Amino acid sequence: MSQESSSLSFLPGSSVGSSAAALYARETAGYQARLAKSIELLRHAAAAYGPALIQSTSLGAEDMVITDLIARHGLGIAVATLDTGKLHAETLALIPQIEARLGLQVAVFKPVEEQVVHFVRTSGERAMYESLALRKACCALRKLEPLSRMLAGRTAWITGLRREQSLNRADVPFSEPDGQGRIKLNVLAEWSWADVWHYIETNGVPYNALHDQFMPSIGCEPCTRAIAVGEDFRAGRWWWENDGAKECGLHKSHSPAQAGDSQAEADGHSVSAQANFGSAEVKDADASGRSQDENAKECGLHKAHLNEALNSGAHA
Ligand code: ADX
Ligand code: SF4
Repeated sequence: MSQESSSLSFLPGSSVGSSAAALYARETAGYQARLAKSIELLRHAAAAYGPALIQSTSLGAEDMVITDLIARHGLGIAVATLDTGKLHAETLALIPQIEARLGLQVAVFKPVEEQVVHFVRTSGERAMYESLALRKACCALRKLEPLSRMLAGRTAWITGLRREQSLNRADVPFSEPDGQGRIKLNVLAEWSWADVWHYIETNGVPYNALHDQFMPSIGCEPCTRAIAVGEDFRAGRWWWENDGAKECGLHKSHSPAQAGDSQAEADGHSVSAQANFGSAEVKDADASGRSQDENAKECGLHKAHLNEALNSGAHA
């Protein structure tokens, strides 16, 4: 995995409050080649899969880059998002912006209301904090079920997964089977965080305002928070999980009982979490409640990488 863009560990203290673009955008060696490759992959995919191809966008920075590429190069690829009902207003605000500024319609897939009502009634609004099983159950009904509808009739989908995002994703290929009979195309697999912001800055791409508030990885509102300088890229996602991992997480995370009691077991594979933003020189990360066991930092949309990590013995 590239260490090139350990962006937050480069931050001078005075940068706090600057825009994400000002903080992270840098043109680094090979950027133009990475950009050209992504465009070529998108063109090839559009030609190969036609209307059976869709971009699944979280509306995060990477996905905004991809949507911009689709629009800018007239690729005619459908764009869709999963509105879990728990997204930040800042995230949802991007949908009309994509439509107005990029000229693309975003198809929105929501969970089945009865399922949400039933889950909240039986498990509570704060169920995701109570156990990994309940958190995964919430993800299943708010993300995975709508995803299955989003992908119905599609043979390939595009994601913004990047190798640099976490060690679980360190081997993300450009193209892979998704385990459900489709091809998943990770067209920015090689990009760094600096690349993403360089593209956004130089092309005037609209982006989630929360990125300016130290949220590099944005999911649902209850499950996302700002990270401290020096923390991992995904440290603000499901930050309360596996707190015990602070002490012996690498062992604990292999425990099926700990990894999840429901459908989530496939996500329970540990890899070392010394990732991009984990610079030893940074002093101001909040030590309490910041335990980051990488294995749990997934919602199930991309299980294949976790399985690969396990199979290849990538866990430490
Ligand atoms: S995840 O754990 O939530 O899946 P992340 O936020 O890093 O991880 O997103 C990775 C990719 O999953 C995104 O680039 C996007 O392709 C897809 N994705 C994540 N959340 C959504 C969403 N709400 N709607 C559509 N796609 C999503
Ligand atoms: Fe539920 Fe949190 Fe998963 Fe969103 S990320 S679906 S709120 S558990």
